[in-house]
Amino acid sequence: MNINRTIIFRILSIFLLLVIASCWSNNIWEYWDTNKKESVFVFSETEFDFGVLKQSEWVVLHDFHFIYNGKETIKITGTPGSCLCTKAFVDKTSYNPGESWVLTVEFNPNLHGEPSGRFFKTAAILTEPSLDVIPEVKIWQEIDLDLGEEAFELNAIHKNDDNHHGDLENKTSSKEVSLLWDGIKVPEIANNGLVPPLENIWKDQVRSFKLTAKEVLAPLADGVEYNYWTYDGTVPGTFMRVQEGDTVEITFENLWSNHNKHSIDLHAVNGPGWWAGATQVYPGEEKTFRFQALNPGIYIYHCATDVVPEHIANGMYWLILVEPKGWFSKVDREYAVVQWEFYTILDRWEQGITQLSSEKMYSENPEYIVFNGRVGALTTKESLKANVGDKIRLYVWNGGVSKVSSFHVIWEIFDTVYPEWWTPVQNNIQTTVVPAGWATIVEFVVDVPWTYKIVDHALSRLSKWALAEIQVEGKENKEIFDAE
Ligand SMILES: [Cu+2]
Repeated sequence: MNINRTIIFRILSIFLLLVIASCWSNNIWEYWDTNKKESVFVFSETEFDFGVLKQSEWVVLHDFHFIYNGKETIKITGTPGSCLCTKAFVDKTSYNPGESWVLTVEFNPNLHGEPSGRFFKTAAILTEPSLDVIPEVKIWQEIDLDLGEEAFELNAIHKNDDNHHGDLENKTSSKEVSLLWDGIKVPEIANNGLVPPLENIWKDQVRSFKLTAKEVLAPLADGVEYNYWTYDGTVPGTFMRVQEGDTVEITFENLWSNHNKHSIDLHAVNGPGWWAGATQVYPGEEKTFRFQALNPGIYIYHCATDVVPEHIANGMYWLILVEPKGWFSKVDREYAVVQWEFYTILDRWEQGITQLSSEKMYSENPEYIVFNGRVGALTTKESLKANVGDKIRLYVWNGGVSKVSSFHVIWEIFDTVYPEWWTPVQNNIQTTVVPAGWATIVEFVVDVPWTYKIVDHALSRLSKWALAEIQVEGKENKEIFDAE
């Protein structure tokens, strides 16, 4: 009996091992399958290791030699790097079959997103006509923080410095940052919080959307302009609304004028999504993908391109609502708000043109915390509107990238809170917690005319402008509230 059990156990173990081995080898073969396709640009080396670089040093360069093995003349239209710290150049744009040339990659240790550890960055070649396999090279490096983390980015913009060493005593001024800016300027970045109805945007039985990555310069506060990275030119981006069971098609374009690769990672998607691999798009390109919205709920989407927190912190996010099939209660008003932190190189209220400070972001020290894209986006004239007696539904997202929100509406009580959709429902809630990356729905009826303040009840954040308003008009309701 014991012998039989031992034999059965051994057979089962071998069977299990075979199953694991077969899964593993399938993955390996899939991996090889996608990587064995070769680009017509053949490099003598595709990776280079700079080793340890001092933060105080200027940029380093490496030449990657390549030969163009295509059949027709090709034009190089761009050579984007995967991060602000990595740039690439070719000093000639048109190539005949068999020609060899050099792609020079430049890395700036003082603009590097992650201040410690060993990292790689990539640079790619974009062409006209475009290629199935985009050629990419990789550079590795590790930063020696010889100036200390607080000096990070101080040397960033000293482009014309002959000896390649910046003035490390002085912080990057807004004037110097503005020298970097050569893109689109927009007068208004804020999303007004309006939520679209379930629209019939059908294309061959598929609900379809087009999103465009746009890097723009726009006012963040009075006299302060920020280099936003956006979906469709507003922050937050486009609110997508679909129904459970719908097949959804999204075409994602990355504007040619942009400087970075971008992508879209939808939390409403079941399927392969590691690094949003199906949707990584270089400037000047677009990709289309489809998915079936299987699970009803309110989900976020965001850019998931290296370095992900930088892309989110610059504004690339918003919501997709998957309505449940069969029922979805009507309300009088629907609005969507996002609480969001700004980590700017300039100090709070300091005037000028500014951009993301990686150092402040990694130390979780925001200069501003706002609702819907900029200081005062949903206050005074731009307040959300309602009438006495209206039932309001707010879709609330905390974009972070770091802080937890204690979401509160002053002088209101949430009749219902759906923390991540409708199960389990909570009733009669004064303040609801919304962690970074979390979306919540709150509903309440406004009984009294008043300008209701939407805040983070960590009220010290009011000084960083975590404030929105709902202006409610109509008759007094003295039975519910009366004051002299
Ligand atoms: Cu992005």
